[in-house]
Amino acid sequence: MGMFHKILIANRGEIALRVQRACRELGIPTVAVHSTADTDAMHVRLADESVCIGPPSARDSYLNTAAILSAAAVTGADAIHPGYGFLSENARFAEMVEAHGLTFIGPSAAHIRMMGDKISAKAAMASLGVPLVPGSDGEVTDLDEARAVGDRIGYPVLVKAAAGGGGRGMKVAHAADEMEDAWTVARTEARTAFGNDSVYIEKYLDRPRHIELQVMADAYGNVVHFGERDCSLQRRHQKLLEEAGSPALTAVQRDELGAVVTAGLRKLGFRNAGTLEFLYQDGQFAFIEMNTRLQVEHPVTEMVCDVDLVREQIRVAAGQELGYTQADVRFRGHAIECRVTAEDPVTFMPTPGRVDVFHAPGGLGVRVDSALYAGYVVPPYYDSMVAKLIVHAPTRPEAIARMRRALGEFAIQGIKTTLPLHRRILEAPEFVAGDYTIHWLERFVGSA
Ligand code: MV4
Repeated sequence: MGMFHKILIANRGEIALRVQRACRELGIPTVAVHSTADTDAMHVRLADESVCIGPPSARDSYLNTAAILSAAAVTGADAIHPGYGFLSENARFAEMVEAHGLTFIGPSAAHIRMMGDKISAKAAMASLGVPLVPGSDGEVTDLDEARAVGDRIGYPVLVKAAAGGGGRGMKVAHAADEMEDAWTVARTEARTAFGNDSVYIEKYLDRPRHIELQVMADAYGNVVHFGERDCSLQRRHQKLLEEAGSPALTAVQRDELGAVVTAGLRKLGFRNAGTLEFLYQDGQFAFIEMNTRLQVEHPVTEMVCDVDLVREQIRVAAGQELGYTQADVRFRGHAIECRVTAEDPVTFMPTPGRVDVFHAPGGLGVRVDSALYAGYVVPPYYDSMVAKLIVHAPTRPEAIARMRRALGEFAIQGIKTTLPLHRRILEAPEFVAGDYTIHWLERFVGSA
């Protein structure tokens, strides 16, 4: 099977650089697209070619499918990598790309659509033997049915939007007398936010960890997993720090979950990269959602498995075989990622502006994925993440020591960043002990 001749990268910032790097190593020229606010951005400078696709607003540029497809046509690109965010989980865009005779580097439009609806995602996983949170059997269409589900599974319960994710359209009912309110609020929010008021109900888990499994599949039924990431350290559904592996899991638990998931995805005919999200509490996994994109936190998996996930995405999209099996995947050491954002480390207000000083840390086991440079002006229009600092070491305590050392070296001046908050987290006894749930960080930053 051949390889792509030119790849258009429909994204910006560090992930556009990340995809360019994989392309360069594969010998594939790249096309950058950019808004008028990103003319001086690093992803434009480092690409082989670039095309301006619109004004600053993402809606008119990075989400402008017609402009992106035109850019691919005029430059002769034969594949599009969407990165994360923007159009990465847009099934219609994936279809449009293929309808134009190009390859979408990601899962099929059908699988993106299936997983985009949390109800159909859960139904698919249930049929494949993947454990779920107890809850309604699919959509709940009226309040009486919602009450019946609540009585059957026991309170507290969560009413969740089928089109949800990122915490929107989700409401807790602690007892039967709160169901009517939760029902109304969740449905209204779902309709407003997603234009789809379909909801389902789950038992509310009160102190879970958020553990996700990275998978990769080729077009020939070969499916492997690259282990788990613990993403419990988040604030308002924004992840701040991720680890691979999870401090809460054993290698046996990882193997068992991985075996069920990979067998299931093989049956489903899934291909390319995906991530299954689980809640983990009291020794039990419960599937909640699947992401059909490369994720922000993929580097911790890359470090532990010594794999280039973007290279694998490109290879399998081009029709190449994985060329290895699960037995070839090894988990070596521990990796931690800190997401550095242009935000006030106390108030979390965005802090766009000019970066006067940028000095990235280095040394053994240190990786910095960032599109910043001294003199760059962080625009106010996009996501505030400006750098990912990733460390890898033989053990978790050594990874913590390495991250503290690297955070000490990292200098970003001119704008406020969350670097000081990361330095505090790395000293917190609960973090060092690996003893945290999805709720720990909210309380920690509240007590700043
Ligand atoms: C849950 C839950 C507790 N029980 N489902 C939040 C976003 C969405 N992706 C799923 N979410 C949750 N679903 C049940 N049955 C708690 C959360 C949740 C959460 C999950 C993962 C990471 C951070 C979170 C923060 C708050 C709530």
